[in-house]
Amino acid sequence: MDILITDSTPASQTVSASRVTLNLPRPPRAFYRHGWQSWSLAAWTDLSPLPIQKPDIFHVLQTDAAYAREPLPHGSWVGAAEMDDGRIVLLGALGMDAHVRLDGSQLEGWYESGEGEWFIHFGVEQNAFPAYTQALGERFGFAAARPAPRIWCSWYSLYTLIDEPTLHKVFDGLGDLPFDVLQVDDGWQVSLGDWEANEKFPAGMTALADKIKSTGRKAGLWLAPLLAAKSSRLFREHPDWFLKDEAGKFVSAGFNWGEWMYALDTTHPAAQEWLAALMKQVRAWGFDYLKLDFLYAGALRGKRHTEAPREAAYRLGLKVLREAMGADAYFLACGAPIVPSLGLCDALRVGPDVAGEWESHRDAVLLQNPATPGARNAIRTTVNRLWLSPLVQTDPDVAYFAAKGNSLTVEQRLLLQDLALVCGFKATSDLPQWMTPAERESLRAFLEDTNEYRPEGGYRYRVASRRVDFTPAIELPPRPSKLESIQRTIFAALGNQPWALRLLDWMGKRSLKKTV
Ligand code: 9PG
Repeated sequence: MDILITDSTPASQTVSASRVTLNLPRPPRAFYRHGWQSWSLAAWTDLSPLPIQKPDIFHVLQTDAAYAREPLPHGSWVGAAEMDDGRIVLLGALGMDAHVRLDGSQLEGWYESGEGEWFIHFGVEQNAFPAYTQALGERFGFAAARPAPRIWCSWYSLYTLIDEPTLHKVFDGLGDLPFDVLQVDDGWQVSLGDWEANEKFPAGMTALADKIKSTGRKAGLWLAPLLAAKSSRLFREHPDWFLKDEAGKFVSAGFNWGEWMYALDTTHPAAQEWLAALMKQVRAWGFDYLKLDFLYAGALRGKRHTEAPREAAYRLGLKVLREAMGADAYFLACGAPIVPSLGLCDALRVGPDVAGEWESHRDAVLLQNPATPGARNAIRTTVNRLWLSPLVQTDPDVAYFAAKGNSLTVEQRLLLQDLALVCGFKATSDLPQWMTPAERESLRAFLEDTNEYRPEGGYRYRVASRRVDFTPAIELPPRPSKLESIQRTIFAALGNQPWALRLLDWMGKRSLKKTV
């Protein structure tokens, strides 16, 4: 379907088509690209092609790998073009498995299979996104009105170095700080796929949840249910539950934790039963807050037990998870394709991980990778996804309060705290033993904050008498210079080597052991 955009185009319209082309009066000056899953870049960029994000081994894990090399400005489900008078043309799918890209002065949208609805808006940005959001909400549902829980999460201080005594010390040390949930992150399980307590948790998972509940909070747990490690028992015992490609090879869900991961086929009845039983088990242990991570694995390309478009297959898996955990569990989806998760989770991570550093020169400039952990990457993508907040509670990842254990400046820590307040989703991983009394009080004030934030245009917000400006995080890193391009080639090649990734991981753990 071809539509001509002129001054007499209605502000909003909805059409059904497998493919639409919006013919703009002239080439726009900027394009809003919306990355596929939580960690993928969302940003306004100029029209020159972005350098291919490196290393390639991370494409599956951080982007929609099928489009990681697309030279034209591209986004998942939605894209927008900014004209030189400041007005924008937004083209957004109201269904799943859809893409938008800009080719000169044509804004094109297509469904990977079949046809679906498209929402088109021509006007100012402040109206375009809310109008799209409303239309999406009517199809997928809106966010709950109740406030999001306030969370302490083990990841950004302890990483996988968690064990019973260390966590007990933290839970006791948090005292009367007003947290609603204490969430145990990655590191408790036997293996990716084998979701049982490992040897660091000899008392077992029920005892761990009981310990948390004894402090007056709900217990939270991290799992990555839609993938499994090659060495896991799950994969060895049930290879038939995993996604394969046309040639019959297992589809890789990425390289992480020093190994190759495979993706569960969410249309396989036995795999669905296993997923449901897992959720019931975790609830029976006593965990009411579930952070389900690396969910993109359920939406990769491949041959499934029951043929379905990949995001529809993912949503089927998510429904199984949701039904089994129960409506009373709080479900945070992470590493998750955005639109197919709407209406089934309570909260959605809407940016890459923060980290105890603002930006890594290696990752940002040399590898041109805006999806790697870092405060700047997290803020950039999250702020560009705030339009999602009527649909789902938006998790910007944790904020830092202690000066110890990170290299962020006071201003950078404040920016992350303000982002959490704007999102209405508050979490931290700071260890009580790292905080000075003043830092602990600033954390308390943050957790108790009830101020309303008002958008003031651009990336600026106002709260009470204060102005918050996220602009310093927004710009993308400069392109590599000639010399840096040589370094880029070397790092990109090294970054594709499993042994080099294992070495980096080992070095990271060693230096962490010295801080904790
Ligand atoms: C646990 C972590 C934390 C974190 C999640 C997720 O691009 N990457 O290689 C990449 C790896 C891990 C990751 C994000 C990106 O972190 O977002 O909060 O739960 O898993 O392993």
